Amino acid sequence: MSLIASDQFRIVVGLGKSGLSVVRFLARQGVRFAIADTRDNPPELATLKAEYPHIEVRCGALDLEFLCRASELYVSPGLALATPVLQAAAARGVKLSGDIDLFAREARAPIIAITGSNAKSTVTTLVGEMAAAAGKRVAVGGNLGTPALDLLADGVELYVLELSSFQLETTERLNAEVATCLNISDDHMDRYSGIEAYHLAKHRIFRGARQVVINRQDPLSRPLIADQLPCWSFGLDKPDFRGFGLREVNGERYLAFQFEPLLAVRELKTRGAHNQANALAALALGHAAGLPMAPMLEVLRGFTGLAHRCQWLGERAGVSFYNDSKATNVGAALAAIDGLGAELDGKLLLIAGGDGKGADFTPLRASVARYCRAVLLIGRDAELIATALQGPDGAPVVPLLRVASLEEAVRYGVELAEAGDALLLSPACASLDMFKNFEARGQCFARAVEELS
Ligand code: UMA
Ligand code: ADP
Repeated sequence: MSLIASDQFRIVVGLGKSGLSVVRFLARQGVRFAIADTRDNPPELATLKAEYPHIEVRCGALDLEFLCRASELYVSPGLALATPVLQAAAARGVKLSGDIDLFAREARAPIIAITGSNAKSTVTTLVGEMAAAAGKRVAVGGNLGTPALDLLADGVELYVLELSSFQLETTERLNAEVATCLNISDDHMDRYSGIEAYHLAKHRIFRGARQVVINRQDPLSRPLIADQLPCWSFGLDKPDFRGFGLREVNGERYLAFQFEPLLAVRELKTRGAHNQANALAALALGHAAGLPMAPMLEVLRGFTGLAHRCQWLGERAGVSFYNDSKATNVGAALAAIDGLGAELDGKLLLIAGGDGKGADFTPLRASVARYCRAVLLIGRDAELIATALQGPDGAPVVPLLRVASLEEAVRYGVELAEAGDALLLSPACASLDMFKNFEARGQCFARAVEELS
């Protein structure tokens, strides 16, 4: 039985992937609704017209009077709730909701819910694969891959959802079986008033949760309101009684649970300390959800990482190439610079820049000074990064080169590199000023690398 009252009129705001999933859901429920989108030609308009030719779609500036005809708006995560016309509708009593809220009202199987500034997709994929390896009928999606409402199906035994702060803003109560906020660092500062507002949005993931998983090394990952919920933890230090962490046994480092070593770190195929943290987070989430250890460890042994996340592309004349195009914020780029930098014999040639989303780039300075031979700057916010990479004397901490394109950055990077170095695309910025998305940016980098030989 659906919990969505069918006697009231609703409006879906935004006709992208998530909007279309809401449309399909409401149509299945027999609810009366229309669609609004500020764009003249929203991405899913053609699909909508083919599937539901009779549903009203209003394109262009959002009209308050039209929005106020609805009892509830399902707002795309791509639209800020602070948008004045949405706030005006809310002030007139219209409820602002979203696809994840609808999902939470309808889901009939436990949910593992994953948010954080970085590592969401990696951990979500790992947990999904772990559940499948344990024989569960699992559905994986959300901000990654399939929109959440398209996952709803009879027979699903477990949902694993990657959730963005944007999706959580419109989620009243998720009621997850296990919820985690893996880490918090600056992101999307063009949409939030500051880190506190972003932090608060992320922490809505804990509403109604039955268990939580926290990162021992990031205090911002702890639920803001202390309650009596069972709490598991992960971190790169020694684990405590309810925790996953690292232990050294006879000079070898192991992923461990409590006092028990589980898997030697060298058995992981992914590189860098951040990937060890991700493996531990996935184990903690899976364990909390009752998954057995053996299949979870098997998944970790076989996992080679996702494309565009510190992905090794190959080597040429002793220089390695890494595509970390998904590093769309400073925290992710730092993880790559510190993680790869510490493991290299040589130095990094870093390609950074793009749409900085209002971020403060100064946290990059120390790691760049330590591990980089030079930085090649691309994109709209190249100058902001250049300024952030100046030392107290006003001089850049390493040589900086402004280049016109990613291809040019690859060519110059290779000229500057010495044997043992690595050319790393880890932009600390979104790609949208130059590319369709981070995948297109990563593919462009991979092509430029391929063309070298
Ligand atoms: N837009 C308008 N007018 C509208 C609606 C949208 O101009 O009326 C613009 C906005 O700039 C917006 C963009 O279009 O940012 C995309 O909005 P959309 O409604 O077309 O997006 P969807 O296709 O539904 O994709 C959304 C998520 N997008 C965002 O949060 C921006 C997708 O996450 C998600 O996979 C999808 O729902 C399914 O759940 C993408 C993303 O970039 C991957 N997420 C951010 C991130 O990971 O950093 C949060
Ligand atoms: P998200 O879905 O949160 O963007 P991804 O798994 O796609 O997360 O990874 C995004 C970026 O963050 C990549 O550049 C990746 O190398 C980096 N990253 C992965 N794990 C971590 C971590 N634990 N801490 C910081 N950065 C990380």
